[in-house]
Amino acid sequence: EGRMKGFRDWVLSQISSKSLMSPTPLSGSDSLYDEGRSNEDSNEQAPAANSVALPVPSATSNSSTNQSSSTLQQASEAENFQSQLSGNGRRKDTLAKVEDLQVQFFRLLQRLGQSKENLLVTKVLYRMHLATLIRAEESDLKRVNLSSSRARAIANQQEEAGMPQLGFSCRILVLGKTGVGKSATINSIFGQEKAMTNAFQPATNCIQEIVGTVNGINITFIDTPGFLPSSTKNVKRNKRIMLSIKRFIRKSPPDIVLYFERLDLINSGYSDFPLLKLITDVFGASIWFNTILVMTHSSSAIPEGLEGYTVNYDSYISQCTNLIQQYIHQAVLDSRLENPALFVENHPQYPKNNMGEIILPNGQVWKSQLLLFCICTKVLGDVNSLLKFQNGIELGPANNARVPSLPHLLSSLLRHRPVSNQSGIDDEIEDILHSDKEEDEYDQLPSIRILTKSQVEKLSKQQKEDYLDELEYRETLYLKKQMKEDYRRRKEKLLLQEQEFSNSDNSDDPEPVQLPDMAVPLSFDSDCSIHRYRCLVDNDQFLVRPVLDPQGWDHDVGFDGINLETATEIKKNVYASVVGQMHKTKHDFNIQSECAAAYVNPLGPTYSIGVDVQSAGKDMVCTVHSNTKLKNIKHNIADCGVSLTSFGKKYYVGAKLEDTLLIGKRLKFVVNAGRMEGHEQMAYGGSFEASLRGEDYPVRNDHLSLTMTVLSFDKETVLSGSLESELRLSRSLKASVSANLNSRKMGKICIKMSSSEHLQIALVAVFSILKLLLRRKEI
Ligand SMILES: Nc1nc2c(ncn2[C@@H]2O[C@H](COP(=O)(O)OP(=O)(O)OP(=O)(O)O)[C@@H](O)[C@H]2O)c(=O)[nH]1
Ligand SMILES: [Mg+2]
Repeated sequence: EGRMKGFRDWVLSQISSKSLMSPTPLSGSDSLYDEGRSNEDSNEQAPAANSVALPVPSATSNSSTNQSSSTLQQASEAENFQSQLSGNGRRKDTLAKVEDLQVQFFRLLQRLGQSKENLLVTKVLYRMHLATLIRAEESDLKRVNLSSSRARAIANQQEEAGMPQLGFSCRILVLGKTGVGKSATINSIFGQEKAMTNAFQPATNCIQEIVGTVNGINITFIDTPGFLPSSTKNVKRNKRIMLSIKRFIRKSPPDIVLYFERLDLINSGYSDFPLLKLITDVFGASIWFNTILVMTHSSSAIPEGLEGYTVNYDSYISQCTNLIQQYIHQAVLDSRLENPALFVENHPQYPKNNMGEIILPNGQVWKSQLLLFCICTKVLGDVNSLLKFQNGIELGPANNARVPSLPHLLSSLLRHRPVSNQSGIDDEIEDILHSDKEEDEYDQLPSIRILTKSQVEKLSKQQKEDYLDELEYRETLYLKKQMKEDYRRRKEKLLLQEQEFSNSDNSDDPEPVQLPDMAVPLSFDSDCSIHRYRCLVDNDQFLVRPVLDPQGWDHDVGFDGINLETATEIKKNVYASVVGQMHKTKHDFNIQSECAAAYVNPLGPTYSIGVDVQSAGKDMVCTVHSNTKLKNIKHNIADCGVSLTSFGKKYYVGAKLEDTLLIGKRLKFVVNAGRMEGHEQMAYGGSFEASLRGEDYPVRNDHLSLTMTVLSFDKETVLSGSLESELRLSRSLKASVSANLNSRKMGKICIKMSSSEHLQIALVAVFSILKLLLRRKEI
């Protein structure tokens, strides 16, 4: 078992590394093949996007050593299909089928006169082998390893014995503009005039199947009427043709699509993007997975390069292919696609080999090349479906917007504490201040003589300590007194306002509310932009500040975002606040905003409602939440809240209940529970928080709090605990510690120390303990 695992790991790493897989096969998740194939495959769910795809050969045979196709498979996807390896009895059958396919493949190669040394062939064989290995059980390994050589031997035998029937067939759809030579190419392949061609007007008027046998391969071409050059007046007609083709292939989808272009016309103002886009829109991006680009008129004189030099043929044709490939990339919004290109010449005047097949200027015989491409594509497609690999990948622009997870949304709902009172008075703090019996303590203190610096130096160590302690004690009391006075002043102002309101209800200009200013570092630093642009706009109502990129290293760039805050009392007891931030970099645009309104009944409940908008990638996360706060008994606050989050087209609904209990002025307990539902999933959770505040709260913010949280989602329950504290170890040394750990053994400890004794030294030490549980599914 151990050895087996190692091997599989290797295989998987090969798959996720470069140049092993490339996108080609048809039938991804898009519309084209869904209807046709879903029934056949529905008995077993196809695994994550992984495919054995046709390797993309470069335009010429001699430069084909550097064929590397972009990797599409992510490591995670590779992990995904490990879980698909669970044994089942039908595997033996499948292996036998794959072996049959291999025999067929070798026989076809012989007939086409292709050696197994052909790079394309080697790659196809390798991918077949690899795909089989991934699906094989340990007991099958030996067989898989031998199957290729055995299949070759059987193929030789069968061919020598002259076994006529091969039973290999493929369905090929041809697409392209009118007159590019679709029908002519079909005729060239069959070596006879099976389809009508016309040099001067559209020849194929309806979709038709043209059946024939070439080298023992039964080929069914689906010849289609050509599209008109893309222009606005032709769009309707082109779309009509495409829709009828789509209907036609619905019942039996093609194995291969050939998309035709005229090589000699590509550079003269080539602008087929609208047509390629239309094809993508009608058939779905997956049409391109099994598409081979076919360039006709390949022997026609290639245009002269600049200054009359003839351009090299190979570089010219690869240039043309790249151009079309780029248009396809733009059409599917994904540049990972690599379509093989084939060069075709149908005019009989050009040099032929002794079999009567036309030779291109670079020496290639295109007919057998085309057949080989088709065979390879078909064989790999068959292997994919036999082994239940999903053909192709999901195309489209990379969507890096992450879908929010339910547990995450729930825990942010549980943590969400709406600011109930924007008037600047925190009831809790006010209560604490008033509960203080040391009413005028500060005034009752005996006066103290403030010593000068030299006097302090003369004191003994003990005296010095005592003196500083005394100073600190006085400072605390003084701050407390200040705070109380501040609160009293604000309260008075409120009362005054209330009277005004009742006197004249139509007083239109509300008193501006003081806004807190951003904390400014103590020492002046010209690099710190807070000093440079403290406020962009500063009036009574708004605070507008620059947003600085904390990761940015170039100070001269200045700022790249704007932060705006405003808060106001709209009506009596109704407060509104807006906090918003916009941020723009070269690559993305970010917006974050929180709008909230609250109605505060001084005697009863507080109602608040808010809207948070946040951009996540290309999407917006929008949350509407509403809260009701009841102050039923003294020192007990009950709170219930609901939230609705929309993300893309998904909606999540959450609700929570919370109770806050204050015991004395130093102990506080918060219990809450909530649930979040959305997208047919549900998460439950709750938390309990106990916090102990320092003696001098709220003047000094020493505290210690412990939180236990339980989150349950998808049959999994995670328990986590966290500790947070801020302590003054001595007069000048402050430490803040936060730590958390959950039942998945993931945690983090963060310790910050700051000393104000001399220079401000901040010591940040972060110890991260991360233990990722390797949740590898057993093979
Ligand atoms: N020189 C040259 N002529 C070609 C080539 N391929 C096709 N032709 C000519 O181009 C003309 C149009 O070819 P068709 O095969 O009818 O084109 P089509 O794409 O089927 O056109 P529709 O049926 O209208 O969509 C014919 O006269 C062909 O002989 C080629 O590779 N080289
Ligand atoms: Mg035609």
